[in-house]
Amino acid sequence: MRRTIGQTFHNYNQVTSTNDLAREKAELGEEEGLVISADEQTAGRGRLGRSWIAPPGTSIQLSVLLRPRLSPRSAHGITQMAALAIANTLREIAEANPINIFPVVSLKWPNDVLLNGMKCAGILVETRVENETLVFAILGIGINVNFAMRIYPELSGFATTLSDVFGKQIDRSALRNSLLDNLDAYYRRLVNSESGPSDILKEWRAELGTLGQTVRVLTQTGIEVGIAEDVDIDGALLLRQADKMITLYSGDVTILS
Ligand code: BT5
Repeated sequence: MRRTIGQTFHNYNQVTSTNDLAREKAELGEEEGLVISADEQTAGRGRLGRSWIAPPGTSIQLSVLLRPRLSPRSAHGITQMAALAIANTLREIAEANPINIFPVVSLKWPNDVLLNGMKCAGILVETRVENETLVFAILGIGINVNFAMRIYPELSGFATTLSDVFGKQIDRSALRNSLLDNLDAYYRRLVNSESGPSDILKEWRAELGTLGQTVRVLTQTGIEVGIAEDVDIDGALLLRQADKMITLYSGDVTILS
């Protein structure tokens, strides 16, 4: 079967952000599946313009151009299928690089993949929507690979790298190939059937370590505390508070208990 994701692949030494370059190509009409990867980003970003950092030549930073026939409302399915693909990739790495205790791979609402409870990968999906139609989506993925997270004291309390967990350097190109294979398979599942988005949502929900925990969520309008009870059909977090249930569409979660 002809693959979609990664049939065209470009690697750059240095870019501002792989998402910027992929977006430029998308605006020029490039086909879906294009992957832009870089050894170094000078302005890698997360959500809300926050920065994403990694030493040059150490990690995976790539963006995939997608043109799914999904409603803009279902675009969260792209983040979810990517989280599942990354999690599967990390499990494959763990199988190939055995250590004493098999590391725990879990997902964190809304866009993180954790290894032993620490952030190892982040996902940033940026879309172009016109007349309520999704024209394209840029799926950006950062995975921390071969550096010691302690070089970034501001991150080391909650983030980790593959070399920190496995105690050795991990082959980046093998990791990238496995990631692209997993993304291609999960993307196919997302878009190739009517029930794709709801199946992916179900699978993502089942791997969310966040549910059932008491959490603090930093949103754009303030801080909310409650029990992370469930996610709804839009991927939004349902937070139970003393007298009510609130719905959060984005935010940063810290688990309190
Ligand atoms: C994310 O945002 O986690 C999405 C990260 C996406 C990065 C990829 S790399 C390829 C592509 N091109 C780009 O320019 N971006 C994408 P968010 O949930 O908003 O998390 C951002 C926060 O994570 C920052 O404010 C830091 O606190 C923290 N952070 C920064 N670098 C990190 C790293 N390498 N590992 C773990 N956390 C990090």
